[in-house]
Amino acid sequence: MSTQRFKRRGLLSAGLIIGLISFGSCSSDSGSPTTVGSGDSSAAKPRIALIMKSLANEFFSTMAEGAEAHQSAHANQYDLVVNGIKDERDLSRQVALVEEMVASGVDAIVIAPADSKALVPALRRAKAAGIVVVNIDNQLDQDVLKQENVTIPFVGPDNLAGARKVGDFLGNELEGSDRKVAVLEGIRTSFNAQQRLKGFEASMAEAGIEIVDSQSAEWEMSKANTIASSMLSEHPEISAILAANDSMALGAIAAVKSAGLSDKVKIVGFDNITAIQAAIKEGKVLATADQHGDQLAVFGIEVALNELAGEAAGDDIETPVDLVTKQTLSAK
Ligand code: ALL
Repeated sequence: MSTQRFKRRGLLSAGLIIGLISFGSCSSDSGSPTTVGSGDSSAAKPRIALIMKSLANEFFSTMAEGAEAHQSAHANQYDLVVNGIKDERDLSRQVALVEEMVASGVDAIVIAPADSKALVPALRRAKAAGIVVVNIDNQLDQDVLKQENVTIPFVGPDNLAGARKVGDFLGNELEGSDRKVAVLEGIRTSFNAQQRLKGFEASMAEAGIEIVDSQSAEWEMSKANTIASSMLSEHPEISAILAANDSMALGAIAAVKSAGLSDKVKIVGFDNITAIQAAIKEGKVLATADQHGDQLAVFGIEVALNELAGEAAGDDIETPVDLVTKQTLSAK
């Protein structure tokens, strides 16, 4: 990736309030943010809302922590409101969050959409209300953006390339074994889930490995556990499960263990959450992809700050995605 593409520009400076919203309290209620702050209400600083997906997923708690750390380090430049939903499929709650943030008068929304199409109309309305909108993590659907006549910059990784890194690594490891695998997909209406599936498919095709089953476990551990268990009983010959995120890889680990196949079935994931790092070190998982979740929202916030400072709406920015294996972990 060129430094140009990955350039982080300077932040604007402004007034003095600290207006943090606690992340922890979001996960225990309906997803509404709780304000924790200095109470100073000088209106000089812009307020940025980060809207994420399932707060049950460590990927997003890491993302929130990264954003909060950035806000603390630039507390004189902006205030941050952190939001998320409880359930990966709760699109209407995420749409409602966008509407609540618009009604509360935030200056910018940085969003990881739970669905690539369904969020576009609400975000168009936010833009029409004069709010800066930046799309992070899961890219909005280009056709729907065109139909809705709206442009929203995307800041995030190339998910196909990330999945290929993981898939290619697995392909090499499977040489000589049974050449059959299964895939646990993310929510199928998410562009990143589609791209990761394409990446896995391309790697397996190139390695001459057959995908005998591919189902969506909707990014969730327990659903992945159920689906992986039935995949293993239907296809006991498979030698690997490719999970499109680490939560689903955790579900697959438990399924493989209870089927007594831990020695035979390899597992790969995507996200690099701490539980998976431990599983990689223990040899329960072969590889994952680090999409630097702690920095993803930060990059989006910086794009929003630049636009709030009067720069033209930025181009899309590709963020890094790296292969993580036992070897890369032990090199640290
Ligand atoms: C995606 C992220 C992560 C995550 C998933 C679950 O958008 O990129 O891989 O695990 O959401 O919500």
